[in-house]
Amino acid sequence: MTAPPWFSPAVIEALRAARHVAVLTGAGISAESGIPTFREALTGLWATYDAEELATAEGFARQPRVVWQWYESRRAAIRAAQPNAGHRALAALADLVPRLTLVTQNVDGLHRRAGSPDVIELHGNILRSRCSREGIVMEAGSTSESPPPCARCGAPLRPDVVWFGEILPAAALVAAEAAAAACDVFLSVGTSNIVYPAAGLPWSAAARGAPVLVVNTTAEGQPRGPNIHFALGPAGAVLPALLAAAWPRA
Ligand code: BV8
Repeated sequence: MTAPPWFSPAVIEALRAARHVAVLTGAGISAESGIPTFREALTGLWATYDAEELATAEGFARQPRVVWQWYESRRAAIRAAQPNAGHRALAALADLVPRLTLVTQNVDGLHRRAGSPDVIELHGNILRSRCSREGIVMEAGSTSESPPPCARCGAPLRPDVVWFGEILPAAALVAAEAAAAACDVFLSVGTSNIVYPAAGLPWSAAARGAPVLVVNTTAEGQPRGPNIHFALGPAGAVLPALLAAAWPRA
């Protein structure tokens, strides 16, 4: 991790002057809460499971108990986890800028637990279940080995998340795209930019000329461009430092 200052003066000035800041977070912001990311070798769920196999409706139809138990194990880890300084910095950011749109790909609910008032969950929330037939959503119940039956129709419940090949919640995606199209600064935090349509959001902001700050432990795999800046380091350290640099007396 390079020592501070991680931030170009242009980014700090743009942040200070911003009327509207948009943020997209990915699994990396929850890594310091002890939740494995998807694609990092060794620790990533992507390496441990064939997530493309498990995080799909086809995978659930083929092996409901395996998929359900994978989600139950992730739910247990998430319930035991705490928001970290990165989540808390983004919650504090809401009070420092006139308008903040916080969009997350994460399904762990940690932004809300950190105090962020409005969170756009593009990929749903693992702590909710829904009927696989009628779509009725409910809080996840007690742990079970296999998908419990829907109390109304008896169909198996499934996690209330967006699987690969499924469309994102329309209102969430429209709000996220509107923020990327209107924001003065875009922060891309802890995401590998692999999964679409979320991965397109920062770059539509950059294409308009809005500065994009990538907060990540690596620049690997991140697109480059004149409006794309990097702050390399763990989000739990970089985001508090960013707020301190932009609002030293806050
Ligand atoms: C869609 C919920 C329209 C479930 C997730 C074929 C058919 C259909 C669609 C496609 C297709 N081929 C491609 C697609 C599109 C597909 C896609 O993008 N696939 C990828 C793999 C290429 N997208 C979809 O399917 C989407 N739907 O397109 O619908 C449609 C419909 C039908 C037919 C055609 C089109 C749905 C996408 C949503 C999938 N669901 N999650 C669950 O969680 O179980 S996605 C999953 O990946 C998670 O939500 C995760 O958040 C997300 C993105 O990953 P990241 O968050 O970026 O995490 P990752 O591990 O990759 O990276 C972590 C980063 O953090 C790294 O950069 C690392 O360096 C960094 N980091 C680590 N530690 C730190 C850190 N940074 C800072 N600090 C640290 N401490």
